[in-house]
Amino acid sequence: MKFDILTLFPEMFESLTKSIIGRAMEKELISINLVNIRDFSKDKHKKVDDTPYGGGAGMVMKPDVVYDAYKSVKDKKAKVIYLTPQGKTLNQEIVEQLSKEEHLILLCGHYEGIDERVLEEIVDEEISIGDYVLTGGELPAMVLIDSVSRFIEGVLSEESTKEESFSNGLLEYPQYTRPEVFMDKKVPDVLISGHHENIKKWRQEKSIEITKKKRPDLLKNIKN
Ligand code: 4GS
Repeated sequence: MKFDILTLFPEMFESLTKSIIGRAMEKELISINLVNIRDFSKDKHKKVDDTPYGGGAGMVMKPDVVYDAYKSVKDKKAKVIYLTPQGKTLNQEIVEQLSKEEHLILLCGHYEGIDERVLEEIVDEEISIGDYVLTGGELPAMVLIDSVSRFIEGVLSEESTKEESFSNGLLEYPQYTRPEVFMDKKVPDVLISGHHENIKKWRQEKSIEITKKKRPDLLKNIKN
């Protein structure tokens, strides 16, 4: 899977070179190409934004500069995603769908936003990571890359995507590791029993119990 990121702040993406996503890049299971929108400014001061027509606070990213940045990575097979609170809220179902694409171009806005005309011209899909306002689309783009990359073959062990929260529409069962007793609390006996059938049943029951208690809204759309 190839990600091109159109951003004014490519340095923000350095955190992706760590841990699981960093390893996926090293193994060439995913590639992340950072495109600095500022490099496409034709102006001697490298101007990328301007005041909004009609007045008001803040700055708007210029359509020609954003378009030229897009043209540098443009590909008929790529899906262009604009991260914005106006988009569909990202969830595990959308994440899994996106992981089937071969090339995603992620457009990150900053300041008050991007001139509407270039958005109309290049954006295929708008995605939001939740109903709150951030200073830029960079964190949402990182959330998308992280969540989508987990579905790419070889990035995680297969069990970890099958067993986790939301894969069956439910929350995850609780996990324990050594020591067997911590602050007078003992690990549930069934997990030490070695009885795989019983362990499976216990975990399923816990999943349902926890979902009922913490996220009853999820029980409406269980997949299993
Ligand atoms: C989000 C969000 C966001 C909106 C970007 C104001 C700067 C900001 N993007 N999900 N301008 N929530 N974007 O808050 O995707």
